[in-house]
Amino acid sequence: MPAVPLSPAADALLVIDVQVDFCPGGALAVPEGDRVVPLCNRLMAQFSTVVLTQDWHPAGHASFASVHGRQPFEMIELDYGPQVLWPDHCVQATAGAAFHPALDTAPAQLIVRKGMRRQVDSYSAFFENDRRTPTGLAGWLRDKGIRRVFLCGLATDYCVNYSGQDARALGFEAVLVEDACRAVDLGGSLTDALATLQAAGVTFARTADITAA
Ligand code: VGL
Ligand code: ZN
Repeated sequence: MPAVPLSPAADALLVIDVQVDFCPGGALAVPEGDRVVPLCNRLMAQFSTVVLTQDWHPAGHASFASVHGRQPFEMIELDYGPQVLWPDHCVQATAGAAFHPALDTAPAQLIVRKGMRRQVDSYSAFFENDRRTPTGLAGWLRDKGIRRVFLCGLATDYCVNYSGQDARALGFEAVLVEDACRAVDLGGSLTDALATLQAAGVTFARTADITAA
């Protein structure tokens, strides 16, 4: 794969949801989720603009299967459309909601917490799952002159996927750093996500391809 030279003033790294609950042993463990940590750390050291996202749900959040008396990974309809039901995860201020202890959070200029409204899930770093309520990240990035975002973290097929799609829809260039992501992979969701991202104009790179300008 060709080298991807960075432009420090125009590039930002979005590190999506590298949290205890999404790593092995966590409430919604993504297989090998912890393997992304060293890669995310290496990437962060190369960027001058770094944003972390943190899934940060109130107890009793509408995306939790337990709230509906249903099993995790079933689908339901919420006001804004279909929603996967998840195990209770990333409840505000619990140990599971913390960043992975080996993630170097020091380089982050901004931490976007999401999924805080009880009735609305929020996969994307840019919009809640109603696909209309902004988190404010797009304006923050534009104010800093950012034109391209690189995406890494968890999970490839949910929060990374929605963030990549929204980045493109908002006019940013977007690069998925494939080896610095891991997927939940429910019923083919990883294959679907990669096809959707590619169709949206997201490009794919590996950590080793990303080089200083
Ligand atoms: C995520 C499911 C529920 C993610 C967050 O970070 O991909 N997935 N909440
Ligand atoms: Zn969540």
